[in-house]
Amino acid sequence: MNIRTSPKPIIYKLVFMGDSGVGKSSLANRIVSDTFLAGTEATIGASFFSKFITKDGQQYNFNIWDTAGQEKYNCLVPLYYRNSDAAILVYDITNRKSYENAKKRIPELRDKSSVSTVMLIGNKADLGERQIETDEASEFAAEKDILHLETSAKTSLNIHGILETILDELPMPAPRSNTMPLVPCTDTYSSPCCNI
Ligand SMILES: Nc1nc2c(ncn2[C@@H]2O[C@H](COP(=O)(O)OP(=O)(O)OP(=O)(O)O)[C@@H](O)[C@H]2O)c(=O)[nH]1
Ligand SMILES: [Mg+2]
Repeated sequence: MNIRTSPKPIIYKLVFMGDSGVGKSSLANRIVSDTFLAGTEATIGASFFSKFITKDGQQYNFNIWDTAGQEKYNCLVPLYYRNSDAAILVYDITNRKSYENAKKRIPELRDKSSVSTVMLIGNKADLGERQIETDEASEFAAEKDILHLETSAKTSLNIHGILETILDELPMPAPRSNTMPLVPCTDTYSSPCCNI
């Protein structure tokens, strides 16, 4: 394999946050494997997903942590967002409380994490009984300088392209050297790595 034409994937860590039942796991499943299961179980602790995407010949690997929204798991959530690159804050467009709670997470992310890109997602856009108008959330997002989308994990509305949109906003990581340190391999040098 020619290493020059197969650059290593750039890894980004993405965290899903939001109240229980807003559809975080359903969104993650839709993004990663394009599936939707009605009546999913509430997440316990957190679930992990991995998704590769390629842009301009470079591969990116999103390591996705889908946190549990139930209150009893609140204390675990900072463990997942602390060193994340991006966060998706999910609310249910038919549930104002979930929208208010998602908004409350923004200062916390800014103060206590390495997250540089935040996307606010209003999920369940396939349902009629909306409590949050699109304009209200998009104006709030513009004010806070974060991304905003309305989605449906059920119908796939606006699912395609979520990771690409986030990727466009993420800063390139500092280049890391792929080369091994050069160690003189002399008779007097006794490191076992020289005996290959
Ligand atoms: N109509 C509709 N239902 C959805 C949508 N997304 C998820 N659901 C349903 O909403 C319920 C909760 O979805 P989950 O994905 O488990 O929610 P969650 O945010 O992961 O919940 P926790 O794991 O408890 O934090 C399930 O019954 C899903 O089938 C959607 O876009 N539209
Ligand atoms: Mg879940």
